Amino acid sequence: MSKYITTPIYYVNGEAHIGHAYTTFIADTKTRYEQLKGEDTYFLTGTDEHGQKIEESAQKSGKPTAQFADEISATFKNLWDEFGICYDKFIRTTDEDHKIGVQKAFETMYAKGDIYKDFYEGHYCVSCETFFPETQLIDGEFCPDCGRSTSIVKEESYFFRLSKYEDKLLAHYANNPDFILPRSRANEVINFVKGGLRDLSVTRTSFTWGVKMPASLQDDKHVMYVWLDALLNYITALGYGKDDANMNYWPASVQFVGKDILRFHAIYWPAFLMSLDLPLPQHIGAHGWWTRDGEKMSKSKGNVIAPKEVADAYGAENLRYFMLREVPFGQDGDFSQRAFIDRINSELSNDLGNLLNRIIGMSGKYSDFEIDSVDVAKYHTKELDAMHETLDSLDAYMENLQTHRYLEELWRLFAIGNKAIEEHAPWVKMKEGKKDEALATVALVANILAKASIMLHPVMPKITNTIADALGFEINNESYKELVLGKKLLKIFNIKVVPPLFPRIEEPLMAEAPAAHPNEPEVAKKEVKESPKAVSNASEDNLIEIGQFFETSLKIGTIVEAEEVPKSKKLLKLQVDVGGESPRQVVAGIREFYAPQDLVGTQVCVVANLKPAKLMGMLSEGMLLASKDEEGLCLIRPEKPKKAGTPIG
Ligand code: ME8
Repeated sequence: MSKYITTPIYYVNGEAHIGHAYTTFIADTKTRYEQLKGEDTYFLTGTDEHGQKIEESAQKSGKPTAQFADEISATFKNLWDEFGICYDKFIRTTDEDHKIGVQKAFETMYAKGDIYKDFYEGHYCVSCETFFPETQLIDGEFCPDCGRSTSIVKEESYFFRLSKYEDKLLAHYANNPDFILPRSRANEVINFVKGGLRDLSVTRTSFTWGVKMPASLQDDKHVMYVWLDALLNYITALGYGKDDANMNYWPASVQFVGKDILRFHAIYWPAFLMSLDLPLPQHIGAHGWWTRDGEKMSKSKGNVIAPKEVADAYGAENLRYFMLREVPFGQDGDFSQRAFIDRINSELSNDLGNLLNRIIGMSGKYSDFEIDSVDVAKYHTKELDAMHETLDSLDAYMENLQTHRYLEELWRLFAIGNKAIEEHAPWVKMKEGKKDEALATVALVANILAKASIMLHPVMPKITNTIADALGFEINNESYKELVLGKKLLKIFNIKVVPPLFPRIEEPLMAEAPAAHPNEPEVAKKEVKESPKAVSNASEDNLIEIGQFFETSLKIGTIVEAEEVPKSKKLLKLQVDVGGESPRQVVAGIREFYAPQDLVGTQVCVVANLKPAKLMGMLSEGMLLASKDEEGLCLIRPEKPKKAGTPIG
């Protein structure tokens, strides 16, 4: 089966930042993974260029809108080219073919009776290109999504009968529990639909920078609503409405989006497709936000980090690795230079880079750069079994888009290799005259490196090709089938010397630290140390006003995930539902007192408005209330179960 993979098409109101790079990296990785498995892939990305927001940005820049869109679109395309993104098509919504496809889709929906003309009056947010009902506005005026002021717009409009698709959508979510990934995001969508869907206004008369109505409707006053125009890109790119040249790739295998636009992709888009009698995508993969100082990084907020700047300083593939490894798919992550450097030094340089250097060095010394796998099975069945077990586990993680778990597991292979070298000390065996044994260990590790670099290839394509070159083989579907699926060993390695691939980094390499918390280790330490003191100091001579108490937002939280933090005796990493869009990550020093599996499903009291802090490189967005004495620590819990997010106080 073919695999069609897409990113959102990015607005051309500003240049790409690392949030856009993240989505594009994941989609690129997934595409390359499918290619490794021998699938026929089609990978689409591009730019979203119509609408009032773009028109206004162009006006501010003093350029004609089309020229402005051309220029910014080119910066996205150039960036992806520079990063070696393997897209098959870069679509622009200003492409003539796209416009033809959108008009065709509009006509089809209209002919079916799914689009009708009426009047719309409502609160409109220009920045989000969305109407909001009054009940959703903040203080009756401000946009609930971006906080900007909305304005009242009354206009004639064509409407899409979204309400007609309510039940069909709900049935689809129920019958396809993996339609939205991660599954934890599905509820917010289902609840939104259950809350009732209003018909959607799909044209505008208030501006002209958009796709025109189909000629058959003879209604030039209107242009298409930008989201109708934009969502249809996923099929117009395949030739929908024109020659259907690549429509055999539809339905998409995975459509990656950020959680900000999940609603559009999991509600509107499927409804449009149902109206067009087209099948729905297999998965909508919704990831979290990269934040800075706890706030979503966004072009309109101007708090962005340029991917090119980071890649120039640290290497584009290191950035890919970091972003995919650092954050569980679906959750938010804070971009920190420190955490990035730590992962480069410990995981890339130590675990992987040093292992390769040792194999190159030992093969040169002991066997003139030729490694023969003949004796591996004789001395290393234990390691071979562990290696293949790990390799077998990887596919499921990638299927579920859990890139951080995929990489975490993959790194077990290097641990097996490093441990084998320590345990079997080939240099000692050589001195003892047991050359066969020494060379068997070197060959074992060379095989581990070969198999691991195949599986790392989708994440770090160029660097793994260099590793493969150093080991004397090629990464492709053949080697994947033989060495990974077939569990074979590479008989002979002809080793080439390569310079160290991951030089250690001592100091941040970007002048202006783009980390959200430039001095986060201090912040973390301070918070950990000071919080208990602050509590015990609240004696009678240090009374506080009630208002001071209420500055702390305390909430009931439900622990939905708990895991140990490697290399830490004290910390557990928890995902706690405090009633928000997605669970919060809380890193808590309770490992000595609680086993992770005992915590899942239990409720706790959470300090919900603490500034996010980093503990051992992990973002912690809250604190659990606990009490500790000489008998140990106990968590403070509600007496009866309460809904997650219920305020305490
Ligand atoms: O929404 N963290 O375009 P857009 C992670 N044109 N990802 C982020 C991010 C962040 N801080 N900021 C942006 C649009 N992204 C529409 C899409 S699709 C038919 C139309 C990523 O330029 C993420 O994938 O605002 C998000 O969904 C997308 O960029 C939004 O890009």
